[in-house]
Amino acid sequence: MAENQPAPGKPRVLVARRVPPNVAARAREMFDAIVTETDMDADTALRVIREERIAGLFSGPKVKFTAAHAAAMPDGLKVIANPGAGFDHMDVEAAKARGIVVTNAPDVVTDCTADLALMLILNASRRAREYDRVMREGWRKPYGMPDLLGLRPSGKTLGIVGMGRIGQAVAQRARGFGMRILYNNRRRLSPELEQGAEYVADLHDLLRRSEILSLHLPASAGTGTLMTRERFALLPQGAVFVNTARGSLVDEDALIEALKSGQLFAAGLDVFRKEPDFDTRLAELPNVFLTPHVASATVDTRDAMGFRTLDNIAGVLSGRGAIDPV
Ligand code: 8YV
Repeated sequence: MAENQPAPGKPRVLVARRVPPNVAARAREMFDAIVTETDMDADTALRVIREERIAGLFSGPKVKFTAAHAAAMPDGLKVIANPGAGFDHMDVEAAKARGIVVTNAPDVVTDCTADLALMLILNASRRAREYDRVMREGWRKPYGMPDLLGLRPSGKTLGIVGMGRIGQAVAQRARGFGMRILYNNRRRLSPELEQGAEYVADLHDLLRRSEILSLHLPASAGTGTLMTRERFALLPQGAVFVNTARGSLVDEDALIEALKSGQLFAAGLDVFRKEPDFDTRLAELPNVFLTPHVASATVDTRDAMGFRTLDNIAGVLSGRGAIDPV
């Protein structure tokens, strides 16, 4: 762990996960910051918070704070700031009950997450994994008209579950590819936000009509497993399934069965029930395109996430209030 010298007048902040150099530099400018060099878990973060009299925490998915951690927080800790959209890794209510403000950083991850969802839709539909393997194995055998055929995304019906910021950004991109958009959401959007997308209030109706399905809803205790065996069976035969939201939304046994049986033509997955030690049976299937939870992993977006997180901490510690309280 690299430690800054305390700067008089600046609040003590712990950056408990590794961050890009620009974010580390800004953290040290804005605060009397301890910037970790290895990603901390919840126990380590709590110990440093207590020992170093930390007022603001820059957290991350490995810092899985439970109610017990929240109970052990010192009164001096005022804010736990998460750098992504999701905060399902921690017990938010328990922290709030201790008077700690919890924040996330939703806007800044929207474009990159939507880009990656499109990347997964295209790569899964167009068999990118198999084409890439053929080339790396030296090709040599010609492919003719009936061979190695994918699915054409244009003209297909894309079902979006969760039409928040990311869902809307996926719809905007998919329109450019000539897809027809359906969406399921807790509430219907205004026509300006719908941009021609059709609201389908019943999830099962949406599933029956979605030739490509992409998940963009937050995972919470209330959501549980959205994609069960029964729900995969509702999709049209040969559908494409994409998940950039959370692995906990999906029954992965049911997903693997659907991929093997041909109920699904292909899947594109960035998130898994267990990360990073995901179910490697998925990697044995040729019709799955896999990425290791990297939707927000661009230079620009990771900097923006870090800066927004620091701004949230500064908002709380200065008394102005958080920009993104959850
Ligand atoms: C990563 C994300 O978790 O925004 C989210 O919810 O899943 C991602 O951005 C990132 O590591 C943020 O902590």
